[in-house]
Amino acid sequence: MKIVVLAGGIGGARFLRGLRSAAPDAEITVIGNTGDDISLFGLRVCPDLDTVMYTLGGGINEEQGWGRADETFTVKEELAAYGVGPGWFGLGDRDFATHIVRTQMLAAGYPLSAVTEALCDRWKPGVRLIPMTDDQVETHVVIQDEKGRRAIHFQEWWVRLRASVPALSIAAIGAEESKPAPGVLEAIEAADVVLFPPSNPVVSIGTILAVPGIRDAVATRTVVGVSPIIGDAPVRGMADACLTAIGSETSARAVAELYGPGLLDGWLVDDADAEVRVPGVEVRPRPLLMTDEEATAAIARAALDLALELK
Ligand code: GDP
Ligand code: FO1
Ligand code: CA
Repeated sequence: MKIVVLAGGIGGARFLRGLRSAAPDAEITVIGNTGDDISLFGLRVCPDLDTVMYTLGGGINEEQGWGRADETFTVKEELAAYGVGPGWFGLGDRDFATHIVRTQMLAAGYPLSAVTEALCDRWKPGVRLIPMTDDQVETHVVIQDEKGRRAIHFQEWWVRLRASVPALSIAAIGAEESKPAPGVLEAIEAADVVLFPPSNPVVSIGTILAVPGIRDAVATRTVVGVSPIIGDAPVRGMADACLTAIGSETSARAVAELYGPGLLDGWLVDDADAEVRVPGVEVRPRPLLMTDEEATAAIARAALDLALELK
C-alpha cells in the first residue's frame, strides 16, 4: 500500500512513528512543511523536516519533541559571548552539524529535496521524506506592538513571543510562486490514501496545501485526517492562536471545515468530541492522545481503516 502523509513537526512526526509500526509493509511518503524554515548565523534551518527525520531516525529529544537527544549548547554560548544572536532560538551543537551540511549542499547547488535525501541517508527514517517545495517559502506573522504594525518571521512569533501577541494575519511568503518539489505530485497521484496527521492546520498542513498543485492533487485521493484539537484546545502548543488569526474557532469541527469537505473524506476526532458532525465528511471518535507508540499506532490504524473503508 502507498500512503502519503502531509506533515508538520512534532504532531506529524509522532503520528508517523505510529503509522510506521501500524503499517510496516506500506510505502510511506512524507511531504514536509518548510514554511517554518529560517536562516540563522548564515545557516538554513528546517525545523519540521528535522523533527520528522530525528523522530523517525531515533535522534530526537523525546521530552522536548524537537532538537537532538544528548544535546549541548557550546556553540550557542560562544556566539552569545560575541554578542551574536538571536539568543531566543536554541540551536544545539549536534543540531548545528545538520544545518552546516544542509547549507553547504544548498550553496553547492543541490535542491533542498536532494539535501533532505542525503541527510536521511544517515537517519534512515523508514519513510521517504520530501520537502513540499525546493523553493523558499517562509511563514511570516503580522503583529502590532510598541514598534508598530510589522511582519516578523513565524519562528520569532512562535518561539520568542510564544504567540502571546495576537497575529493580525499569517502569510506563507513565496508559496504562491512555489512549485512542488520533484516527486511530490507523483507520490500523491500514486497514493492509495492520503493522511493528515494531527499537525497544525494553519502553519503546517495549511502551508503545504498552499503550494500550487498540491491541494488539487490531494483532492483526487481518499483523505483522512486526525484532529490536533481536543475539546476547545490544541493538545500541545499554540495552534489556537493560529486558528484565531485566520478567523477560525478552535475545535475539531472548525478544523475539518477549514480543510473543506471537498478535500477531507474522513476525520478522526477524540472521544471527547463524539458529537461533532461535519457535512460531507465521515467523522469517527477515537482516543486521540499519542501517549505512547502503541496508542499512536492505534490512531494510525484507525485512520488507515477509515480511509480504506471510504475508498
Ligand atoms: P509542530 O510543527 O511542531 O508545531 O507540529 P505539528 O504541526 O506536526 O503538530 C502540532 C499539533 O499537534 C498541535 O496542534 C497539537 O495540538 C497536536 N498534537 C500534539 N500531540 C498530540 C496528540 O497526542 N494528539 C493529538 N490529537 N494531537 C496532538
Ligand atoms: N522551539 C522552541 O520552542 N524553542 C527553541 O529554541 C527551538 C529551537 C529549535 C531548533 C531547531 C529545530 O529544528 C526546532 C527548534 N524549535 C524550538 C522547535 C520549532 O522551531 C517549532 O516548534 C516549530 O517550528 C513550530 O512548528
Ligand atoms: Ca512546524
